[in-house]
Amino acid sequence: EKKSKELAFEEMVDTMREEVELKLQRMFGRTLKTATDAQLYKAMATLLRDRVMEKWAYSKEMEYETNGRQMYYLSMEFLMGRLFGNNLMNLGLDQQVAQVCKELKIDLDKVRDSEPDAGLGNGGLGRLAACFLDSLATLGLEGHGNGIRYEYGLFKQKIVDGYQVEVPDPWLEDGNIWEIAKPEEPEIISFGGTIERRIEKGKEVVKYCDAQCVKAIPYDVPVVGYDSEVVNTLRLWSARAIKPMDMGLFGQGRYVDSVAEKELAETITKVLYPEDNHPEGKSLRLKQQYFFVSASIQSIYRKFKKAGNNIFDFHKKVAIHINDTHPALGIPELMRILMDKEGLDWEDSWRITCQTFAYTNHTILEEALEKWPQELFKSLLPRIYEIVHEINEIFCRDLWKKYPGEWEKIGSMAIISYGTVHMSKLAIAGSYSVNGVAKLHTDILKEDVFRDFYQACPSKFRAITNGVTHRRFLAKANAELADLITGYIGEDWMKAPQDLERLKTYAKDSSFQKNVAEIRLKNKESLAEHIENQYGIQVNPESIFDVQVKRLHEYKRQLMNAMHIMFLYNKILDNPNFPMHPRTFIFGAKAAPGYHNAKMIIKLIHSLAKKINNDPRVKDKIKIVFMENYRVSLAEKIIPASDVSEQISTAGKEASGTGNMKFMFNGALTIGTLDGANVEMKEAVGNDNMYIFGLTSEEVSQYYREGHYRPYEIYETNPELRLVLDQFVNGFLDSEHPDTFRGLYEGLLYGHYGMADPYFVLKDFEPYCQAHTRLGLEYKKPDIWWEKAILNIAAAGIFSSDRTIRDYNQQVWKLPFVKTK
Ligand code: DL6
Repeated sequence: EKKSKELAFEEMVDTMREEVELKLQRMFGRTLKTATDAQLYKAMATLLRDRVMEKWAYSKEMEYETNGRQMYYLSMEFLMGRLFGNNLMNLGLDQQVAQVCKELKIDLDKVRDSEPDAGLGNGGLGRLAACFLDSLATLGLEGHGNGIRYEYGLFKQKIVDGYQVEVPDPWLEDGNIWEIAKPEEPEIISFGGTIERRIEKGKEVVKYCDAQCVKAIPYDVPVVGYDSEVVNTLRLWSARAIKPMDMGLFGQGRYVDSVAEKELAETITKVLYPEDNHPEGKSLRLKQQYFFVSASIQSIYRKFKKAGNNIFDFHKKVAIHINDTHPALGIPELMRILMDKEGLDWEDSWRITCQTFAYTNHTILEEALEKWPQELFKSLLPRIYEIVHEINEIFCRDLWKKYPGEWEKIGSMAIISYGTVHMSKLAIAGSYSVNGVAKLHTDILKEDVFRDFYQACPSKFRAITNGVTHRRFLAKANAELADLITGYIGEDWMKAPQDLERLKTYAKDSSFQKNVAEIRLKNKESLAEHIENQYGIQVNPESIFDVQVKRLHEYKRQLMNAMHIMFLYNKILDNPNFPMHPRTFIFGAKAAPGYHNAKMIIKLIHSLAKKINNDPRVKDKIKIVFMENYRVSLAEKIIPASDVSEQISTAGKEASGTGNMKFMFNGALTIGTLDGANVEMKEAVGNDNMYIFGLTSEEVSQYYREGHYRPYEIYETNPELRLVLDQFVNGFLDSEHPDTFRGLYEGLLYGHYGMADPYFVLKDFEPYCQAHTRLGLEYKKPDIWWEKAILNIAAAGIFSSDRTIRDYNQQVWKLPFVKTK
């Protein structure tokens, strides 16, 4: 068997070697000697795509023949990153392609780097959707994504003089190998206009008059699973004008006016809103939401009908999952189709709809719970508004029966109140399942944010803890570690991540520890090289790589991390022999363009880096690196090289976190609060194998309730903290502009409009510094450190999105596993 495997391998290498050369000639008229990296990428990716297409064709045929239950995951964001390397791995061709490149002297890393990241998301929510697609296909479940084909993904971040500057990301400019345009399958989306009712053949018929119509064109991306026959579809919608140009206006010489309609239509899918956990109530965003939701539901309905199904079986054949409330308009949209197109009555339509939708909540932050002004909603989506209005009427009437006389309670649960449409309430009312993304987060939903809804219908609510694809973030990103693991426990963990538990046996094994440590060092060396090339900063690979990479938000407390660095710096200035192992603090974070404080924290980190990195007194004990333009492909470089994972949000604020899991799979040790999924990570790996500190979410909410938090008192009583805070405003960071950081300082001590230090940075500062001291001491004992690192990898299995998807499937979707022929 081994022999025949080797032969097959060699045959594949021979075939592919020839194919690469031929493809280069046929696509670009180039040879290996004259092709650019970008041309090589396109030629190789096209070859790979041919293989994907074959599988896709069979998978689609199987899907068509079985006509089984399907799930559609509706999400405004799919943060896919790059597909080439992932598809290679999933098709089991990575070794062969590496061999081809070796033989043809092609630099595979450069080829990979030629692929732009598909940055169609802000952060955790979008990346989660991408991880789910990988796990669905791998597990053999028919679950497809539906989203928006933004022409511009999340902005590229440039740093100029320490400040973030946003630059557009025209990721489609050079084409996208992975998508197949289907202009022949458009859907028509209507906005505005008025609604008229007529009686036709004794039945009331709803007509939309004077609506503005836009075409939605699907672009399908095949989603390949690892070692799986199932290839699902990510369908991304792009807006087009119905009339590309008005020839009448053009004839009159009004050239700009003649294409105005086209421009207007196409702005809908032009750009992704760069807001994480803070959506703004802009009318274009509402348009985007309805545009992709209406296109998705219409095409799901069309496919369902084409298969000859009975409409009363819709919810048996179709599950629709909404990723946060952004696609919640799907609920009234399905009602519209069932009533206005299919002619069902309200009761049947509502029953089918409520059994079709399931909703995941991803945040408890008040500012992130979506609401729309009623008037805007009504004028942009008049028919949808009518339906939502009716849903609300019936919903409130039912509540009245349940809670007679309890006006306040009913008012607080109403979908439309005080001129506002509340999307989370609509999502709960219209779904058969509502889930939070970690246990703690779900408890907060049940006990606080959605308490009344939970009490009214407890069986709807559940916790399903997030996960990440360990294949991309461990096997692909850290291939050497993956090979080492496979060498010890076999390869089954790739599809059965709980098998990683078997590494526990080797946690104390000195040769395993040594191998893990050597791989980490190699990864750190290559990151150090990247840092030197990019930023000219020399970092010591033997130092502790202490990493916080995630979106910049005050609740995530990058500011506390920066303050701890200032604290260490002061210690070194005070005592040149201050005992500490050298540390490299690495940050990566994009701030929403309009989020002033977040941007000032980025500036603060840069000011610190400038001061500390160049101070000879520090003797290289501290280095600070801010990695520009953090994105999926950069995460894959940074995480395998990290010793310490910073997960330090204010307890209760981070719904789950998923970066925490990516680090755990790679054996970094977490310093973190009892927030989000950190709580479950602690349960899985044990308190001794993480550095937990700070307020609990209970304590945080008690402070909020009772209003007795006094950060100024902490400032007065902790001289080391006071020194750090004073350095914000005494010219220490920037003597020419001493007031640059006054806003941050005042926010912590006095508050601007609301409370001072609302994220409890001052309160948690000392325990955070102490946890760092513990961590620093343990790093110096390699046998202890590496045992902990290995125990983390061994316990990470449950944080694979494979487990998450199994949970969703068992509790919510109930899809059959596809039996491959
Ligand atoms: O569930 C994915 C991810 C969580 O891991 C993060 O903790 C959470 O902050 C994030 N939530 C959002 C909410 N955005 N909106 N709306 O991105 O979801």
